[in-house]
Amino acid sequence: MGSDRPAAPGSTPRRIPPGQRHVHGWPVSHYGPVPRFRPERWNLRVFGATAAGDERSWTFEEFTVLPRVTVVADLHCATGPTSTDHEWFGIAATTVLELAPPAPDVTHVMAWAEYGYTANLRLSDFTTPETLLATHHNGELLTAEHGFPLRLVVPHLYGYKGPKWLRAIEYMTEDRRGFWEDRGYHNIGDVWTEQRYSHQERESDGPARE
Ligand SMILES: Nc1nc2c(c(=O)[nH]1)N[C@H]1C(S)=C(S)[C@@H](COP(=O)(O)O)O[C@H]1N2
Ligand SMILES: [Mo]
Repeated sequence: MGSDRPAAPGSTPRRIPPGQRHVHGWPVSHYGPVPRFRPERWNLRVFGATAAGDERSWTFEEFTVLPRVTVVADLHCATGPTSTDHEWFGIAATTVLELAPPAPDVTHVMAWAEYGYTANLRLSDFTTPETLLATHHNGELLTAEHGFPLRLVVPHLYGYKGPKWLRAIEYMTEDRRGFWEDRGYHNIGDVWTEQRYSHQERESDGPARE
């Protein structure tokens, strides 16, 4: 704990963040049931304020032939546990932004998962080079409980900012709270400055809670 590990290219700082504790293995943590993957019904949609004005969608086959990246990162749950050394493989968020460009006034995105789970992100957090839409973990397809077929991974933010079972990205011209952000968790969720709870927010950190 607390000892620095070297940062390789394509990886994030290898330290246990303030207030976190290292856990062995990879716990499963989410709200609600694990959805079943139905390939014939599945798509990934980009909608909202796109530059073209219309939405874009990919079937699973179309999406998984896009260029891939590997990112090695730790996963930090805002309630304290950090699991380490995850090797993610998937499509960089920047690739999605290139293929479906946002309108110039887009400031935030909402990541949507099955069953309506959502997480809002500043566009600047979504566009970091380590943010990806992962299909694989440690060389294998994601398991159902860890988000198969697709999960968002944003290594510098707490785990609730990375929906498992990702189904859509909504481009937004103003911020709106997602699932946990509306239930007491910090609107931004930066791990390194310990933005865990909404009571820590400054006014500029996000919209008022409903
Ligand atoms: N769809 C969905 N994604 C989710 C969640 C959830 O409840 N639903 N929980 C988040 C939280 S709080 C964490 S810490 C991580 C946990 O990921 P893991 O189960 O792979 O460890 O998933 C995130 N993604
Ligand atoms: Mo979490």
